[in-house]
Amino acid sequence: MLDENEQNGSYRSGYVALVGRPNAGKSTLLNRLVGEKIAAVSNKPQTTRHQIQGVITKPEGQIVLVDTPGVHQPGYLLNRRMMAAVHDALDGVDLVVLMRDASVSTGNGDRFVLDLVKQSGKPALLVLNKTDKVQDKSQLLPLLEWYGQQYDWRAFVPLSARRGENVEALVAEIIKHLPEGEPLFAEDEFTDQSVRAMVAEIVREKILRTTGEEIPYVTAVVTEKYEQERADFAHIYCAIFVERASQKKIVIGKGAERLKEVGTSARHDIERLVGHRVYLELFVRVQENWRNSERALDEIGIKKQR
Ligand SMILES: Nc1nc2c(ncn2[C@@H]2O[C@H](COP(=O)(O)OP(=O)(O)OP(=O)(O)O)[C@@H](O)[C@H]2O)c(=O)[nH]1
Ligand SMILES: [Mg+2]
Repeated sequence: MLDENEQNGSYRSGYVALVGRPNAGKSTLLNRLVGEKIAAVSNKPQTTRHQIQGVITKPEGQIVLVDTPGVHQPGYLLNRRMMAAVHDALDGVDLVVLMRDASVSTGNGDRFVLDLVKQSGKPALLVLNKTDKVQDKSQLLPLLEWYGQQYDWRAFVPLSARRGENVEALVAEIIKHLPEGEPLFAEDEFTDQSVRAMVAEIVREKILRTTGEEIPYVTAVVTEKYEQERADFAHIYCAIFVERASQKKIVIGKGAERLKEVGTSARHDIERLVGHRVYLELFVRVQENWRNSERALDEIGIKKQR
């Protein structure tokens, strides 16, 4: 017998929330499926701070994939807004994808994420990511068994977001479970993020990648000015916020080495994104306790949900 959603070949479209613990690989998958770097990726937890939508358009359907911050215990106002973004995403979508790093063991964090999905009551798929790190694939079986007992998943999809292995199977599975409907966005629209926001995200990614443990949490980036001087050249000014003068020193580095490194690699990615040369200027600003400031978070673009 055919599944109710497979009875005809009509077009399907809808919103899909991508949720999971920090570091599961959600943003890696988003970027991979959209084919552009729209979300920062790093090995530091809490990389993603707000919802980022990516549009994936196929002949059979269109997916608006909503990347969300990794689920964690909120400490600062920043973290509360991050978690509100997760709840808001779960509320607003047709389907949920829970992504799990298959190479680590199950912990309380996983139970917490699972509970959020259960509470949403939405149709959901389970993705086991980082299969490239799992030598013996039979190791996935206990995980699948455990998750299988917890919720009525529409499908299980093991994949490697980094290598792009089996990601098309996920796309097909998602489309199969979306409602019938017209495309929600034009084919050339691939995200809801502005160029300014993507530029800031790229700069922040480079900071996350070049600094150690503490700096990622206290750093935010805002594109303050974007001057399109010619069709093929833009002058961009980004402000990097930290909370203390000592952190400013670290971000700048000895002889400004670190800031130069961040600037060079960010410029490279930004030029690829916008398709022409850019001049990127970075400033580091100290703004005490921005993570607990409503106003600073508004300015930085980490929105309060509804
Ligand atoms: N080996 C391997 N690493 C992966 C894979 N997918 C993602 N990663 C790595 O996992 C780390 C976290 O990836 P992100 O995409 O930033 O994870 P995230 O779930 O978006 O994390 P948050 O935004 O903090 O919630 C990065 O170092 C990625 O390169 C994968 O399939 N295999
Ligand atoms: Mg992320």
